[in-house]
Amino acid sequence: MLYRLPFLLAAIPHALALWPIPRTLKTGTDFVVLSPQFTVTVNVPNPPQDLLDAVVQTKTFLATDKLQRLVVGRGSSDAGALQTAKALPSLTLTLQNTATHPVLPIASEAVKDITTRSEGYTLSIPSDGTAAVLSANSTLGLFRGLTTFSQFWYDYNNVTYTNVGPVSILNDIPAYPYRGFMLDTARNFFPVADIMRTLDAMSWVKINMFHWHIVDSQSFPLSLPQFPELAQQGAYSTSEVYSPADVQAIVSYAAARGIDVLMEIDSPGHTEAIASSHPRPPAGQLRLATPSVVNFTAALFNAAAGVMPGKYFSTGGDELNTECYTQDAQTQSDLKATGQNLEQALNTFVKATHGALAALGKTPVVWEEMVLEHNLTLSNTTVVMVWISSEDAAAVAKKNFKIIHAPSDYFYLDCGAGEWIGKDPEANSWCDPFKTWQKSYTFNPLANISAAQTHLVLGGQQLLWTEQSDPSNLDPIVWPRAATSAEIFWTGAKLPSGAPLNGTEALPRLHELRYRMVQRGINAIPLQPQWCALRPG
Ligand code: CP6
Repeated sequence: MLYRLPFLLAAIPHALALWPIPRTLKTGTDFVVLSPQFTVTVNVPNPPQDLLDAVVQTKTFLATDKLQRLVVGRGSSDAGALQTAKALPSLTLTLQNTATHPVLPIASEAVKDITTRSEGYTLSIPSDGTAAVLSANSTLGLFRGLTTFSQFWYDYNNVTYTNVGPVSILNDIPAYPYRGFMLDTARNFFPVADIMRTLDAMSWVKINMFHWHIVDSQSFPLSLPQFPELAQQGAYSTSEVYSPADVQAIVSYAAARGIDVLMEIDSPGHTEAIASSHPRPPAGQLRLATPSVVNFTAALFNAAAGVMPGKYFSTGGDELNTECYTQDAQTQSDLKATGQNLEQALNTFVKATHGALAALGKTPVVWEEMVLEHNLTLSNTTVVMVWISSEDAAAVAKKNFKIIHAPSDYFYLDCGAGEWIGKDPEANSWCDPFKTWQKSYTFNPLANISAAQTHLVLGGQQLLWTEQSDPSNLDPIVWPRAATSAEIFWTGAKLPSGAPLNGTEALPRLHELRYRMVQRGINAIPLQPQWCALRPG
């Protein structure tokens, strides 16, 4: 054991559990204690209620997060330094440009077009006993800054402190405007409370989009007043339904946390559940060549997108089985009647259904097949989600479409489809390789993207398809892995030091984030043995 002694006596490392790590960051080595009388001053004219709520939540986290620093003896070696540390009396929140930018609720800032959202902030935490200052151009920026502020603090015998003062974050602005997480609520149903808990965790890592894959072939839990029959007959049960009030509650809860909801109604494939109340061809896809089905789908999008405040709506478009239409007599006669082939009919379908979104001022989001496998006339504002392979982003960029990275080879959190196919157990033991956080953290958003095309990359997200997930394993399968893309798309390629993002540097921070999540009620999995947290470094 002797050989370990010099190691143990080495300088105490500065645990820095910020996630995502700010774009710019200067830290010192001073200890700063949060004053027991610590106050937050909201220096904002007519502060919106959701900003005040966020301040209260932040103070609650400061009081209830009980994290010990990653040092030998679990913080005991900090006791001496805390005796002489100055106390931080307060944090002042200010808005920079109230003359030109009206003071809006976080919820209003959060549903703006992602490319015009203002999420940046400036934060200083002095170590000389003077006040900390957080400033931003919007309430959303202040919210992001509060999130960062709450991640600096550790507990030692009920003393809340940091050891990296003074802190200066000159300008922490996200590298990419879209940082999402997708949840499929159709393969298994998730109660509103589980979604809200997930939204909380998402906000802690500055994720700003909830891609809600709300319906699919297996169930249609979305209740729409204009189409009550869809959920009545397509949901798993009458209680496993998202009522209009539930959708509103989720949208508001998300928006107050800086998150917009990107709802998806996948079409024309993945729609078997619609068949419970509406006729369809074999293989459970919409009869896309039938004019009444085109009108129905356009009206469905209008009904669903009409109640969503955000700018984006996903129409899906993945995994269309065209053979199904070859074998469907009705489709064949519809094609004959209109003199179109299937691709032309698909074009008509997409034009009409996207037109319904355009009429609402919404921008459609589609899966990659819509531009890589079908030759469709799509508005160049259409956003394309790349999922089949990360390598497909280059082809989408070549066609000049905006890209959201959702690659199955890096960002899928699930494993396998959960269906028994054929009789051979061996053939059913396949599983997409489980993607560790280390794997997803190596994703490069600009791989094979030229300098002239970088503006097309909006960001990306990790995704949970839920054939093998429900509320029982939601937290462990998502967290902390889904935080890796959140950092890639907030921080970008480089750490504040200029070094590239790398797993070795990230591990202690991510492990700390995991502990913080557990403290705050998320069942996130550990990344390493407890033993590792007892070592310096
Ligand atoms: N459901 C829908 C799915 C998948 C997709 N769309 C999927 C495909 C392959 C894998 C995992 C999930 N289950 N609607 C693809 C976007 Cl490996």
